[in-house]
Amino acid sequence: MRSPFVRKAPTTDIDESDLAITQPSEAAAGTTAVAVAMKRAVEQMGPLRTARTLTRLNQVDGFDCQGCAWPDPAPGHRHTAEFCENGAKAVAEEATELRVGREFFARHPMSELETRTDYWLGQQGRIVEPMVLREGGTHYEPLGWDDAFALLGERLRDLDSPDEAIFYTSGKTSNEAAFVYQLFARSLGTNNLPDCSNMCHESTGTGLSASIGIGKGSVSLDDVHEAELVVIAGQNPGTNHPRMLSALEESKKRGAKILAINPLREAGLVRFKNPQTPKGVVGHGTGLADLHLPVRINGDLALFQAIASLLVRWGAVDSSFVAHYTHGYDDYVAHLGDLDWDAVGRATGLSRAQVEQAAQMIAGSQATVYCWAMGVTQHRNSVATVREIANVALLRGDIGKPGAGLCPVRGHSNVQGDRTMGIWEQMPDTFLDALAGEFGIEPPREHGHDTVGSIEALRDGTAKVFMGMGGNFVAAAPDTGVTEAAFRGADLTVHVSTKLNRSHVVHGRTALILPALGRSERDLTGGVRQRVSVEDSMSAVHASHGPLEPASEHLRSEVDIICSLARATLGAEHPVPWERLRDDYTEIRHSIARVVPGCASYAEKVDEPGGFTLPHPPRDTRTFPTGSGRAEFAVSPLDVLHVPEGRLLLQTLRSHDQFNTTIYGLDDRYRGVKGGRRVVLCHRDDIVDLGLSDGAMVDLVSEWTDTETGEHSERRADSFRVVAYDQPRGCAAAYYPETNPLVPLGSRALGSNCPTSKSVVVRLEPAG
Ligand SMILES: Nc1nc2c(c(=O)[nH]1)N[C@H]1C(S)=C(S)[C@@H](COP(=O)(O)OP(=O)(O)OC[C@H]3O[C@@H](n4cnc5c(=O)[nH]c(N)nc54)[C@H](O)[C@@H]3O)O[C@H]1N2
Ligand SMILES: Nc1nc2c(c(=O)[nH]1)N[C@H]1C(S)=C(S)[C@@H](COP(=O)(O)OP(=O)(O)OC[C@H]3O[C@@H](n4cnc5c(=O)[nH]c(N)nc54)[C@H](O)[C@@H]3O)O[C@H]1N2
Ligand SMILES: [Mo]
Repeated sequence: MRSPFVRKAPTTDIDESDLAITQPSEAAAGTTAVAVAMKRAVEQMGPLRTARTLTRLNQVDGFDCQGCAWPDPAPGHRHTAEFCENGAKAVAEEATELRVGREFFARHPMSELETRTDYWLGQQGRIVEPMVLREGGTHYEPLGWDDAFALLGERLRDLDSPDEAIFYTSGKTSNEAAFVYQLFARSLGTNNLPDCSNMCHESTGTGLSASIGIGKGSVSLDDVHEAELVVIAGQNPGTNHPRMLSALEESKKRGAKILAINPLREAGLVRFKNPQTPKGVVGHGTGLADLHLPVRINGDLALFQAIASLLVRWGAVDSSFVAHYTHGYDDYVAHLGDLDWDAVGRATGLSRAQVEQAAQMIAGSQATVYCWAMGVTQHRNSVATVREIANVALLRGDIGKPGAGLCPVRGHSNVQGDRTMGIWEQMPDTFLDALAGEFGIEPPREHGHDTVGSIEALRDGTAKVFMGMGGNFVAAAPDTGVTEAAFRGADLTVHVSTKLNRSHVVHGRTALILPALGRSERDLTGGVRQRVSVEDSMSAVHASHGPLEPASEHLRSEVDIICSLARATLGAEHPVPWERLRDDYTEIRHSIARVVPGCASYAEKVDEPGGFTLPHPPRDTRTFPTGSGRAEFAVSPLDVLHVPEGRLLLQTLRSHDQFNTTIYGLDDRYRGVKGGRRVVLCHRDDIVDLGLSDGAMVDLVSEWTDTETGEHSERRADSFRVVAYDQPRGCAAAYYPETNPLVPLGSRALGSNCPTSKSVVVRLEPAG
C-alpha cells in the first residue's frame, strides 16, 4: 500500500489564474526552508524513505546530491543534514513513489501528451520500463531491453555516416557513464557530443582557457572560507546553490566582505538564515552583501573594465605577479586609458561613485574570490566578460594564493566531470590519442556539433538520430519553435531518462525512452554493488553510492545502457571490452586513469574519504598552460547593448521551485510569486512608460536582427502577467523554459556559441 503522505500526480496543468503576488523576501533559507524541504520530501517519498535518503545525502559514504555542483565540506566538517531545501526537492523528485508504467502510456495518446506542460509530465512519476513510439503510432508501447538495443543499433549502423547521429549529455551523468558514452560515440565514428554546458558555462570554459590555460575555476572551498572579499556576479545562490550560503556565512564570520553584482536584489545575496544553526533558525540571520550593485543586464564587461581602469589608476596592481606570471599588460593598460565613462554609465546603469565603491573593495582586499554563473555567461559578450573578470584577478594577483581565485559556479551536479571525461565536440588530439592507445580504436578527429550546431543539423536534415543521456533538450534549448520542428524531422529520437519530459512527447518519426536508475538508487549491474564518481565545481572528485531500492526492477544504470547498446551496435569483435566495462565499473576507472589527464590511480583515489582534487596548474603552482606560458590579459572593446525605444532587455531565469526544465512547484517564494509562472518582472516606471499597468496581461515579442545577414525576425510567447519588481530601468525578467521560444537560435555568445538567454530584446504587447 502506498504511504498516505504521497501526493497524487496533478491531473491538470498549471492554472495561471491562481497566481498571487506578494512582497519579495530579504532573507533566504531559515526554518521555512527546512519545513518546505521536509514537506516536499515526505509528500513524494513517504516518511521512511525520506529519513533513509536525506541522511545519506552528501555524506562521505552516501550519495552526491543530484542538484547543483557546489562542493561538500571536508570529511569531519559535514553537518548531519548536509543538504538544502532545493537539494531535498531534487532528491524527492527522483525518489517519488509515483510510477509511469505501460498502463499510463496506454491511457494517454500522444495527441494529449504533447499538450502537457513539463510540470504535469514530470509530476506523473518515474518511468519504469523501456517504451517505443513506432512510426505513425498514437501511443508509446513497451518493448524489451534487447529489442530496444537492437532497434537503435540497427538505425545507427544504417546511417550513411556516423555524423548523422547526435549524442547529447545533460550534467547529471556520472564520470563512468560519461566516459563510456563518449567512447561509444567515438567508436562509432563521430564527435557529435553536445552537452548542457554548451548552454551554460561554455563561455567560462572558452574565456578561462584563453586567459589562464584551463577552463575551470581555481578555488577550493577553503579559499571561499578564507577570502577577504567574495564577488558574486550574475548568480542567485539562495535558490540555485543554497549550500553556498553556508560557505559565505563562514567567510563573513571570519571577516570577509561580499560584493553582489546583479540587476535583482536576490534574497540570498542580502541576508541568510542558516537552517543548520540555532541562531539561523530563530534569529535575524547573517547580513551577506556589503555592497549590491544593481547592474543593468549585460553591463558586466563594462563594469569590470571600469574597475580595472581604476585599479591601474590607483596603483592597486600586484606588479610582482603581473611581471612574473602575465602577458599583455602594457596593451591592456593602454586600452584602459581610453575608457569612456559615459559608455560605462550607459552599459551598467551605475554611477561612477558606485563603480568606485566596488573598485575600492577589490583594491582593499588582499585575497578575493570571484564567483559567477548564468548572469555572466549567457550574453553575446560573455567570453569577453569572463576574460575581463580574469583581467581584474590578474591585476590583483588573485590566482594561486589562499583565499583567492576564480570561481565559476557550475550548474548540474556533474557537468564539470562530464567534460573532464571527454564529453565535448572538440576534445584535443592528446585525449583522442590516449583513447586510441587504450582501446585500439580510431577516434574521428574532425570536431562535432555543439548544441546549437546539433539543432541546425537536425533542422537541415544532415543529422537523423538524436540520443539524449538525460536532460530535456527540446525544452532547454533556445528557439523552441525551431528546435521542436528540428526534432520532429528526425528519424529517431532516443532518451535515457528518469522522468517524462517535453523531449519525449515532441519526437522523431520513431522514439525510444530508456529508463535509467537515478543517483539515489542501488546499482547492482553485473551482480555486484557498483558505485560511480563525480566532480564538483571545484574539481574535487569523489564516489557516490545510491542507497535506495530502485523504482522498478526493469531499470538499468546508464553505464549498463550505454555498454549494452555499444555491444549491440558494434558487435562482439569490437576492440572495446564493453561487457567487461559494464560488469565492473572499476575497469572503467582503470581506463579513465590511463586516458584522462590528472586521473592517475583514479580507481583508488575516488574511494578515499572525501575523494581527491584534480590538478589545476594556475591554482597549484601559478603555472599557466597557455601558448605563451603566462596568464593572458585580454583586450576587449567595451560594448553597450543597444535596446531600441519602447523595448526591454529580458533575462530568462529560474524560479525557486524548479530545476531547469523540471518544475517542482509553482512558488518563487523569495520573489513573492506564488501559484503560477507566466510573469514578466518589470521596473515600475517602465510599466507606466509602456502604457501598461501592474497586473496587465501581455504577450512577449522578441525582436532580433542577425548581424551577419541583416535579417530581422520576431518570436512570440503569449500571456504573461506584468509584475512591478525592483531592478534597473529597461530590464525585465521572466522564467525559463516558458520564455525559450523568444531566444533566437542565431543569437549566441561570440567564441563559445552559448545562446544569449540573458539578453533578449522584447516588446510587450497587450495580450490579444
Ligand atoms: N534549485 C535549483 N538549483 C539549480 C538549478 C535550478 O534550476 N534549480 N539549475 C542549475 C544549473 S544547470 C545552473 S547553470 C545554475 C544556475 O544558477 P544561476 O546562474 O544563479 O541561475 P539563474 O536563475 O539563471 O540566475 C541568474 C542570475 O543572474 C542575474 N543576472 C541576469 N542577467 C545578468 C547580467 O547581465 N549581469 C549580472 N551581473 N547578473 C545578471 C539574475 O538576476 C539571476 O540572479 O544553478 C544550478 N542549480
Ligand atoms: N532560456 C534559458 N534556457 C536555458 C537556460 C537559461 O538560463 N535560460 N539555462 C541553460 C542551462 S544553464 C542548462 S544546464 C540547460 C539544462 O538542460 P538539460 O540538462 O537538458 O535539462 P534538465 O531540465 O536539467 O533535464 C531534466 C531531465 O533530465 C532527466 N533526468 C533527471 N535525472 C536523471 C538521471 O539521473 N539520469 C538520466 N538519464 N536522466 C535524468 C529527466 O528525465 C528530466 O526530465 O538549460 C539551458 N537553457
Ligand atoms: Mo547549467
